[in-house]
Amino acid sequence: MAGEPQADCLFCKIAAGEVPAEVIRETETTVAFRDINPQAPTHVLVIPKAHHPDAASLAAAEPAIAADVLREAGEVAKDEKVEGTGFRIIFNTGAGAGQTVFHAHAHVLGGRGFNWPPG
Ligand code: IU
Repeated sequence: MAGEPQADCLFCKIAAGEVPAEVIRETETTVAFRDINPQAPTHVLVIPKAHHPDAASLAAAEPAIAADVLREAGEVAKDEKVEGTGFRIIFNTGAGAGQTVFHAHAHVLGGRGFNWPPG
C-alpha cells in the first residue's frame, strides 16, 4: 500500500533508525541526513518517512508531505549556511535521470558553483 514501509528499502530503514545515517534534522514526517557520497560541500538528502518511489508519486499521493520535504530542504540550506550563496534541490526521478534509490528524496546541494544545464 502507498506510504507503507518496504522491507527491502534502504531509506525506509534509515527513516526507522534501523540503518545508521548522519541525521541532521528530523520532523514528524521527514528525515534529513548527509549523503554517503557527497557531490558538493553540502550534500544532504531529505526523505519522507512514508515510502513513495519518487517525488512525483509522493506529491500525487501526499501533497502535504511533499511540501514538508521541500520546506525541510530550505531549512537544511539555512542550517548549512548555503542559502545566501544559492543551492540546488534535486529530485532525480526514474533510472534514466539517475535515480538509484526508489524512495523519494530531495538532494540539497550547496557550497560550490553549479552549471546549467545540469549533467
Ligand atoms: P539518487 O538520486 O537515487 O541517485 O540518489 C541516491 C543517493 O543516495 C546517492 O547520492 C547516494 O550517494 C545516496 N546514498 C546514501 O546516502 N547512502 C546509502 O547507503 C546509499 C546511497 I546505497
